[in-house]
Amino acid sequence: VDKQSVASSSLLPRFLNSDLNDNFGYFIKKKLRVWCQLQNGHWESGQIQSISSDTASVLLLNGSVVTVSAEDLLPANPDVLEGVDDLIELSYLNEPSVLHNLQYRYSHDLIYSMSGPVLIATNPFKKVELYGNDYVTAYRQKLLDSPHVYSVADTAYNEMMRDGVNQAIIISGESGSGKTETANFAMQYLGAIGGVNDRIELQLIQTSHVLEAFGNAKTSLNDNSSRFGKLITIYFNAVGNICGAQIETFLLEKSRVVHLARGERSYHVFYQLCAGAPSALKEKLNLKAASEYNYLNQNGCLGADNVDNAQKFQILLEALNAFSMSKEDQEHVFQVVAAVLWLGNISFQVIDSEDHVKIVADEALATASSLLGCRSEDLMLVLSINRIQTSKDIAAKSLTLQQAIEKRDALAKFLYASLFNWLVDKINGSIEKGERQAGRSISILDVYGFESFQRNSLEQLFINYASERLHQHFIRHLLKLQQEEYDLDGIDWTKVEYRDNKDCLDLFEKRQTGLISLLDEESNLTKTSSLTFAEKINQHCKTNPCFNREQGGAFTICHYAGEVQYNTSGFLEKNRDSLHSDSIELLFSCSSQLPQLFASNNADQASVFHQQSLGTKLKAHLFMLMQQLENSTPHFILCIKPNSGQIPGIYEKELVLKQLRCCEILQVVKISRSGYPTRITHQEFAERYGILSKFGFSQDPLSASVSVLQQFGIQHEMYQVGYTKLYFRAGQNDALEEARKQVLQGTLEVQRCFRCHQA
Ligand code: AOV
Ligand code: MG
Repeated sequence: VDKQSVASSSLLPRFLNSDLNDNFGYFIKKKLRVWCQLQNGHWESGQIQSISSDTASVLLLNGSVVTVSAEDLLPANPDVLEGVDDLIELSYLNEPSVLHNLQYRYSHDLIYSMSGPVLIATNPFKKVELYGNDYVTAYRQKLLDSPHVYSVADTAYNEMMRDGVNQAIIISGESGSGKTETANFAMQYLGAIGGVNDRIELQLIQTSHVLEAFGNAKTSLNDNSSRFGKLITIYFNAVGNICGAQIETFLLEKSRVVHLARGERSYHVFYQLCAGAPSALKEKLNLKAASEYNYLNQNGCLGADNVDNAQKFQILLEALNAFSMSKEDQEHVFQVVAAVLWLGNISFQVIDSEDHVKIVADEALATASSLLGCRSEDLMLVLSINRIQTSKDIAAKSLTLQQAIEKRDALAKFLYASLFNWLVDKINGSIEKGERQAGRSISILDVYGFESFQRNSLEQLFINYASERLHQHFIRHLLKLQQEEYDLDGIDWTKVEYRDNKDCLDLFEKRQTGLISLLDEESNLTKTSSLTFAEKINQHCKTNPCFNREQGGAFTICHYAGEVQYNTSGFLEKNRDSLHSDSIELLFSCSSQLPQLFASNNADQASVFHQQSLGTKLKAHLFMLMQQLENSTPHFILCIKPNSGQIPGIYEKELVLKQLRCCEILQVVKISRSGYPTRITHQEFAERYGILSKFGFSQDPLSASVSVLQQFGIQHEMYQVGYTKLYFRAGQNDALEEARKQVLQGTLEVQRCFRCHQA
């Protein structure tokens, strides 16, 4: 096939559209590989045998020959590029090539890859030999340079030390993709290189054991799913040693304490306590097997595969000890956990035709009261009537069965969530605290991943809202700001298109007419219901392209990571998140330490936040988080879930592709490949590398910079000079850094000799 006939064939445009539009004729002549899309949508690699006007016949690897239309062909990369570390290195950047590269690496247990500035971590769902002290040392000493979460942490550390700017390691990915594990490995690395003693390193690792026991649970997407978001900030001193750390958590999913979806479990600690408590503690708490508790046995899902709850309990105790938590405090903690379980077993008896109830005075009532430290009569009263302040005096109103159950559950949820927050405060209080310095911290962000279940409620709405916020940060830094900066600084540059999630964020955040505001408004009114809410949002949001009304009070949101249908039932109560004043008073009167403390903390908070609803709190919290992230140098890690069964070795291409597409990974690679990831102002460059110039410091910053570049023979195509900054292709200033280091070391040597000489 000669060039002429290829040029006239309609096969050409597809190849011209691809990134590196190599000569297609050459492709065919050399029988190079192509990707062709089969009828089932899968891409297979093969060689073109012949072409007609708009089809080609392709010999596939399995020996069969298929005829496909021109539309369904893409160039494949040469064998030497099989499994490259960084997708930037691929000659042909297209979806099948990217997928193939990641899959190739995955099948060789190379779970990390770079895609330009983003580390991709594909969940192995099995132990891989990539971690531990030897690996930490190897990455620290640059003996290893393959992509790794350690190397991201190392870069963050080095940049913090070099620039004196706070750093943030931002981990995203859908539920079960490996964010929490990755965050733990990042923490482990920083603990190892910045820890001056074993204590702080150990504490950092132990934080996750406590947080995961109390804040993680088995969902249908992940056996160890985080049901809260967390930002761990590690503080360093001037010489780079850790001097403290702080954990900030976001919105724990409370409803799980009292209600479980099919196939899901409650928080790990419940099962761990029941299985692992030593007999003395068991007796004190009157503990039974997990299967005896209504909050745990309601859906028959008690076990999680391959988990030894009793052993996990020992690990939890060790972790609590690492924070020097007294035995007494530990007992208080488990007292609350057990109280929650026993509350769930309190039962009601309907006493009249209006469904009013009385509490059954049984073991559950007695144990719950004694664990809380209140009289069982008082607990009985609180759970069967509401006291209402009228203009004259206080009236009592009997509760119906439904109301009584809700009041009991609200108490249990409050106790558990308060316990979680208290634990976080305790941990924060005990992690070593040296003096903090500006620009010397590394934060690791691990929030709940995007979720879409069969039935989605307010919890999912909030989790997915947090994901959208984070996604915006990702897009802004990797796609939007990069391009805007090139434009502003007069850099020669081809624009890359991408999808922005602005509409979806607007849907949530718009003042007065956004979902969060409307939800608040409706929660604050009386005589409202999930149906009036559904009606209201439809009225205000129907013009937003991401919103769709569904039948029966449901609605759909088109998120960056896919469409999710939400059912509004229970939205308002969950959002109000209020505990009846009777319940608070009861807790105040308790003789047990923690319940009483929780009640008074709640009163303090209520006066500060004016009883803000959950949605508004989350929104404010996310804004604060974003502000902090905007003031840090970001390092992005994208976790990918290779299959939905949590099984090792299985790589579902469609599933991976969907995740790569959602995060615009191809676009990110394109921008950083054709772009200049390293940038530095003329001034900064001259200050840093001016010492290398043979002309010395006497020149203006731009001239000094250019003379250094020329002196080091940095090729013209490797950098561009903007109005204010210099832009470098990846890795171009490594040589300069090295030379600078040597010069500085040389100077130090000279100074040292000089001092010796003087002495
Ligand atoms: P997530 O944090 O992204 O989900 P996890 O970090 O909990 O996901 O990972 C889910 C499971 O995948 C873990 O429990 C491990 O079994 C396995 N896994 C992940 N990364 C690794 C790794 N590097 N090596 C070995 N196993 C791994 V969620 O919290 O649900 O969004 O809300
Ligand atoms: Mg997690």
